[in-house]
Amino acid sequence: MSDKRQRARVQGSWAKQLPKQPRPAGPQSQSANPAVASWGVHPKTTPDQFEFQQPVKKIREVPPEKVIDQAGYYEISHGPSGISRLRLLPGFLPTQEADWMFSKLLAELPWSQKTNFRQGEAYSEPRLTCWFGELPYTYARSTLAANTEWHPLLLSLRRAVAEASGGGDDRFNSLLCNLYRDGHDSIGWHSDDEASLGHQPVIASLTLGDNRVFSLRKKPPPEENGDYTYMEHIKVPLGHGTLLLMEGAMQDDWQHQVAKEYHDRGPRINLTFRSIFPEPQGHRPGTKLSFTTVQT
Ligand SMILES: O=C(O)CCC(=O)C(=O)O
Repeated sequence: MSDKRQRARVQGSWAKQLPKQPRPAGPQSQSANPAVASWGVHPKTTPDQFEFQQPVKKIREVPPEKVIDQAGYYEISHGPSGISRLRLLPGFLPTQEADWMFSKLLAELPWSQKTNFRQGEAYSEPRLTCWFGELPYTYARSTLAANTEWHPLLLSLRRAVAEASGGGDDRFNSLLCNLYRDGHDSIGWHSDDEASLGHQPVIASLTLGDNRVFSLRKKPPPEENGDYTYMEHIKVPLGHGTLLLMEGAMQDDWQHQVAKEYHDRGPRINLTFRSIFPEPQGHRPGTKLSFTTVQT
């Protein structure tokens, strides 16, 4: 049954409007059967009469999707894990600089397609990636090998991004580069919450190339059994030269994705600067700090 029909039914608007009858006074007018009383059918009224009563069960509203498209600092949730913070800086790179950087990185980075594993099945990621950092990075049960051959342009971008995030030159020791070749390339719902990224990591995401929508959804509490229907959703359009910082409880409390699009999109490079630490002893590399959807 559609939501609208269901709401109409609960509110009783399917029932024909009848002239209001005075309700008989006195205790004998109360139904002995609480189930009957709760549906508003009173023994002294005609059997086909229906009286509106406030539904006992509250109708749940799906929260309207929000859009963040203006430069600024946003506290998108406050919870037991802390404050989830976003900082959006469109035009962080002037267009002309972003143009030549995009062409250079597209041509010169060692792009390849990673194979991940889900329930023992191998699948190719729907995008190309490359990794820079002194430590390997494991996610989705496969590892990007350590690679200390930083492209000089990436080193200068790392410095600029670290400064913008309020950290020193050593704020980010690693970089995951994603290349979305067209609108069909994507990254599925996930959080960057592998143990190797440490507690509440700062992740700086720089976009070059075509616009794509970065979507966020709040993780549901346990009683929702993994259902995101009633959770908050936010869309952040990310354009050429835009820097997005994710901080605080973002990776504990929210998931993000870049969904496939079904209209033409040109290539887009996303550089996500982060810091990787040796995994704690006895911890399986690449395992999540919390249960989240496996990244695709
Ligand atoms: O391409 C993007 O904007 C997101 C990339 C991302 O989610 C990731 O690298 O974890």
